[in-house]
Amino acid sequence: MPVENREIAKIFYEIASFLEMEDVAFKPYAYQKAGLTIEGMRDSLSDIYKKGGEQAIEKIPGIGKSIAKKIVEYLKTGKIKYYQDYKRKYPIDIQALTSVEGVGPKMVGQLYRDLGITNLEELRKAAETGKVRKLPNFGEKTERNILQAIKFAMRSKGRFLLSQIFPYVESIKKELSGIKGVKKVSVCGSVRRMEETIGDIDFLVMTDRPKLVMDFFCSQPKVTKIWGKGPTKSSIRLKEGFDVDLRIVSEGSYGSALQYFTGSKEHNIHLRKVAIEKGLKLNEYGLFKGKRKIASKTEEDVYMAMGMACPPPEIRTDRGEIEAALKSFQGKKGLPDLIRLKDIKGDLHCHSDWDGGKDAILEMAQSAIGRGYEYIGISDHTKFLKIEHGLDERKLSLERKEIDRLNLRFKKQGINFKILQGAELNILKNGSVDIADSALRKLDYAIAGIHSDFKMSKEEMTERIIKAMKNPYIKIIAHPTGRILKKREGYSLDINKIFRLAKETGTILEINSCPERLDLNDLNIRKAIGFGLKLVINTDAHQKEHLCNMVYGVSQARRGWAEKKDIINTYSLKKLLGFLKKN
Ligand code: DGT
Ligand code: CA
Ligand code: CA
Repeated sequence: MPVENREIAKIFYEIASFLEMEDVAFKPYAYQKAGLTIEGMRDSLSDIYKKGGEQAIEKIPGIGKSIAKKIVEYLKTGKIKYYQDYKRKYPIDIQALTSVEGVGPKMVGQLYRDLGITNLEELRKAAETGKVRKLPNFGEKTERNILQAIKFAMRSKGRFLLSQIFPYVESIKKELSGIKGVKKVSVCGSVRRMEETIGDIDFLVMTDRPKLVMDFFCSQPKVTKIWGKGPTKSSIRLKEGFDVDLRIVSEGSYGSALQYFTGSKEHNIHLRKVAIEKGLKLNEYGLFKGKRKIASKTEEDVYMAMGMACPPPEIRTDRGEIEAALKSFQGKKGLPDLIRLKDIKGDLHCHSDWDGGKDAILEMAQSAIGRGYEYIGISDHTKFLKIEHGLDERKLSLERKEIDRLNLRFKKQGINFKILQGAELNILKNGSVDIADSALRKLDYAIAGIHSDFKMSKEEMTERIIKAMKNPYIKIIAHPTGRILKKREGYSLDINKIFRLAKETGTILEINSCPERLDLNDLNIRKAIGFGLKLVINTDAHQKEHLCNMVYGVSQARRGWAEKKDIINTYSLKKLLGFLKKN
């Protein structure tokens, strides 16, 4: 997604929050929708504007006249006055405050007006001293929940979701690569390892003209702080709030530097120990035997010279990958053959406009075809979730007809692609689901997930999910632990018990690729595979543009040592249908 689209979308979301704070009707929704639209666009707003002027912006569906004006204002001046005025009127960190689970814009407004709270720290203090519970509509329980949520939010403060960082990495990399004399640019650190959250971005550059690169790097328009600028290392902060480190490395030691700065720190510490045991010395300049450098040009050279295969960056966490890499080098089964994005043949958890998502089933399908998939599973929300226009039994059967009609059309057109009908059921408090078995039977498969009553005891929550897994029509459990990155811990669960039972019932657990979820996480994925479970990587797309989040789920799966055979949506359509039937 183009960077300026993301920035404008972010501003619109904040405006929506300010409007909501003031209890303005309808308008917040318009800004939210505009934000979503812009985020979903492939073309950059400035390109559209350059080609067709303000009129072209107005023509974008979901963008009205007054919002189009604001977009143009931003493109011309880098600012939106309407937004600046709001920021002046309410000097509060609305993004941070609304990031606390259970705190919405309206609450933020009340907290500000009654208690003068403008940031997380102030909210924490007020909750700790019992001031929050005294506000109308709050109460003791809300205060306790806020306090718990806030501690969680603060712990992950300063780190960014991989998806927030990723678009910038791409664009910075492209710009650096375009500078005269630059021969190679690599991203390393946690971004290369595809960690779920990122502290800062690390770049390595190979060039004959270091000064040119450093001057460019430190004078980009988005730079708000220069932490340090030197001939081989510089460090900056960008307007978006995150830091970028850049190091210039000579051709001769590029591989060792890449290895070192990819980390993780734990991996490197263990690796240096291995080097020492072999009578060698390893650092960012190379692998040395006495004073003689024996490897440094490429990463593979460095690992090979230590008698190891090169472990994929995603698993460099010192959880057994070094031992495995030593084994692999000796021709034994060591490193896993990790799943790749291109192995994915379909996406089984997607929403359509039937449940309030953005796109029609056909549009979702066409987008999946464009990605080279063989199938897509439409699994709209069901009725318990009233806000999402959840489907009831009758609507599900109407949807079935529509899907059959589209499939017939594909067949007539000779398109080798199939839409499957799933549904994302709600697991109610007692473990039952909100759709009758007679309707579930007619689906290709059912997914079930928890969307309410998150705070239950470990035993109750575990039993709740287990009861759903025992329903023979429920093939997949969506986002099994319910965690939301930077916002909420997963529900308390006896995960071993769930894995044991999933093995018995043949239930497939989901790796949800939504960047805020990534649920199951890496450790649970690895554990699930150890239990012999099959998993599915889904995007949970609510619009066709979300289908590209598959990359985050696949990376998470790789971090959990998953291979192609562990993931059912690498199966061909025929194999998948057979598998769903058998289970
Ligand atoms: P982050 O930025 O917190 O998301 O995580 P990283 O892994 O990107 O950490 P960062 O940016 O501090 O450093 C990049 C890499 O440099 C790190 O993964 C490994 C290497 N490195 C940095 N400091 C040390 C260190 O003290 N010892 C070792 N062995 N490696 C280090
Ligand atoms: Ca980093
Ligand atoms: Ca760094």
